[in-house]
Amino acid sequence: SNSFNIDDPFLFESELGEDDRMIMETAREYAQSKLEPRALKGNQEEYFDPEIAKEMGDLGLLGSYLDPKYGGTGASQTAYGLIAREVERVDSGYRSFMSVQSSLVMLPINEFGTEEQKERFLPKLATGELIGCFGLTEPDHGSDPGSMSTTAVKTDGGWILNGAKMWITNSPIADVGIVWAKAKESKDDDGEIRGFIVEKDMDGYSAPATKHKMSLRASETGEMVFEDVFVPDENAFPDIRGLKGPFTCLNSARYGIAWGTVGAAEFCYQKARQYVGERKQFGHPIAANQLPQTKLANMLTDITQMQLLAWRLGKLKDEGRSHHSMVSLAKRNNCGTALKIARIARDMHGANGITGEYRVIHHVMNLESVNTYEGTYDIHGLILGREITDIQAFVPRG
Ligand code: TGC
Ligand code: FAD
Repeated sequence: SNSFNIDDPFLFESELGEDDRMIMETAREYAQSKLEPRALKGNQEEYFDPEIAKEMGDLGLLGSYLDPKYGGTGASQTAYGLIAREVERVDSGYRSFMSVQSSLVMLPINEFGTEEQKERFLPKLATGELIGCFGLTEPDHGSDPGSMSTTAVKTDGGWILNGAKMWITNSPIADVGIVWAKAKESKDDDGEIRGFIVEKDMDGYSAPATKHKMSLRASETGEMVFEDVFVPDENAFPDIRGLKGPFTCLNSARYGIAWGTVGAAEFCYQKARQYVGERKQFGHPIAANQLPQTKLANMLTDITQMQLLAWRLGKLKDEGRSHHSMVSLAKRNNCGTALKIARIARDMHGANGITGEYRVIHHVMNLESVNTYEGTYDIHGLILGREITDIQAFVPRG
């Protein structure tokens, strides 16, 4: 007879193909055995262990969907999402590392790079021998990256970069950085956005760490500072121009986040369910009361929607039928919903909910960043609003 699965009520995992399921199981086993034991220390001490890069590389979890010729495994988009879900079940910071390496560094080199750039960087990024970062956001330009002020001015044999990027995941530990700058053929030229591959030992380049974050503490974040940095022509992407370059990368990373947040929300719900089942007050398990029961019912209903949205989007991506506004819808819904679930799960743990040992509060804190980066909750609302009405509301009129 049919039964009701309290972790996967609409049985989406039963729809997964054999290859996707195997990748999910590999990622789950890795995340639970190798990442989970490091997460508390990572959060307490603001520490990302760079060995994680090599471990993920060994298992084929970096740039998984890329061509095996360059170190990928040719896995599906669904499999990429399932990896994000397992890694973020432990910590959004570890998923951030994986997202940046795969979607924001390997993907643009694969899509926009020359054959030489692909051969030089992709295999080593796939094994985790090299760590990458992605610089779009600047101190004065976050939601509106099109107004960026970092410049690349043409010179003999290359480009001179000046400016600064801020809030850059992995930057302090990165060997290579994809940086987006206004490229000018001459000083008076307005410039068009182009992408460059910066290497850590280039003169004039530095990447200081951003300390004292209260969120995403198991992930390194920093700046990218350019003071007359010479980047040779062979490190420039030859053809891609405008925001389409960075947005192509963001579409992929945002999709991964839509899946990753499913893992974080599932973790918080399962922890809350276990806690109220075991903890007694007034002589009864807390789970025997109506309020905790409907909180769990609401969480499971929300998680079911998140699971089905991520799974369906993956399928549409695998079939080549996705649109970037679908990604905005899923990223926005799943981040906002995961954050809501994490906060309620924290409350249901009472005082224990604030301790690192129960590992719910760090999901609350992490999801605050996840709801902000890669386009905030409200920015994705405005992207959808423009799609629905055909009127942009980013810039006030009148
Ligand atoms: P807009 O006029 O909308 O677009 C300019 C051109 O880009 C095209 N486009 C897209 N193409 C592909 N995919 C998308 N998602 C696209 N969105 C827009 C568009 O068609 C147009 O092309 P063309 O040929 O007509 O010129 O540009 P806008 O300046 O009005 O953009 C506004 C807005 C809000 C949509 C955009 O700027 C935005 O998305 N802002 C959010 C910024 C953001 O997401 N930053 C992320 C930084 S990276 C990061 O956070 C990494 S964290 C990673 C981790 O640790 O996990
Ligand atoms: P702002 O754009 O200043 O927005 C502030 C508030 O105003 C938000 O609530 C926003 O929704 C709202 N707002 C802005 N414009 C409008 C509008 N027109 N209408 C209505 N409301 C509006 N960036 C990278 O490039 N690479 C990275 O690797 C990276 N990693 C990150 C890691 C972390 C931990 C964090 C926190 C951020 C990271 N970011 C990265 C930056 C991130 O993408 C930006 O923080 C984000 O895009 C928002 O920009 P902002 O912080 O400048 O906020």
